[in-house]
Amino acid sequence: MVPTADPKEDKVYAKPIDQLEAFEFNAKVADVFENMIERSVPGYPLILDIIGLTTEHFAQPNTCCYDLGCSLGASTLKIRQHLPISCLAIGIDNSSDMVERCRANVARDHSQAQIEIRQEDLRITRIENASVVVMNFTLQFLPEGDRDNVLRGISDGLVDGGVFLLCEKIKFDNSNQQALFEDLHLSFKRLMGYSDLEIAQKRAALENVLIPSTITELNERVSRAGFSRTELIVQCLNFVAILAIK
Ligand code: GEK
Repeated sequence: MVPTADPKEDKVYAKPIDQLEAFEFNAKVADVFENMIERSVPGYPLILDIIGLTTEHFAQPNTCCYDLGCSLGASTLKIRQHLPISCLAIGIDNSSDMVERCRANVARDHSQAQIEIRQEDLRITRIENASVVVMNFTLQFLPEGDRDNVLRGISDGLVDGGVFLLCEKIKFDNSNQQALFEDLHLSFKRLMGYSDLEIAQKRAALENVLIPSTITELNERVSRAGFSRTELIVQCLNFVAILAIK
């Protein structure tokens, strides 16, 4: 976990909001983000552990390991903590509110590999000499038309034997399946203590901001980008981690 000073409880959507605005990664969200993502994404702590062990397995000495959409640095620090000392961990996020808090979290981590946190739109990030690239629930926030280019850049920037770990919320073509997984996810959020008002307002705010894909679409996108093999390594309700090997 990120060594945050004091994770605060997410109350962003707890009160009725008259003029609901589209979801943004602003200061209000960044302040409570650790609590928000843990209570919204089933399997999030497990996925962080999988990021750590994937890094340990695939990171190659003297390479870079990227975390695209690093938020507060939970995934970036998992990467850093499992890297050979000669590697560089690079976290990228375009939200200044996230980057500021991420840098403070990084300052509290004392693992040895070098790390840099950049405030940058990942669509312009040049991936170079990479052995591991992680996108932990970030591709889903990019305009669909930009996604293929980003994945192509990742594939091109990986060294031989390098891997890309893609974690996403998924949707289903089959309406019965879609309804089942949505219901189960709703129950998960209630179990995590969110009220029906919070769930409804957050869902409305995320409409057209978080655009999920089906597993088939993700696999096709990854293959088009030049990866030779993809494996579904985690599925927890409607959230998955796909390991793509160059
Ligand atoms: C974690 N990986 O805790 N360029 C850079 N960053 C972006 C862009 C972009 N174009 N679009 C969105 N982001 C983290 C969680 S959250 C996932 C990642 C979620 C950033 C955005 O600012 C946010 O911090 C992050 O991607 C997505 O393991 O909220 O479900």
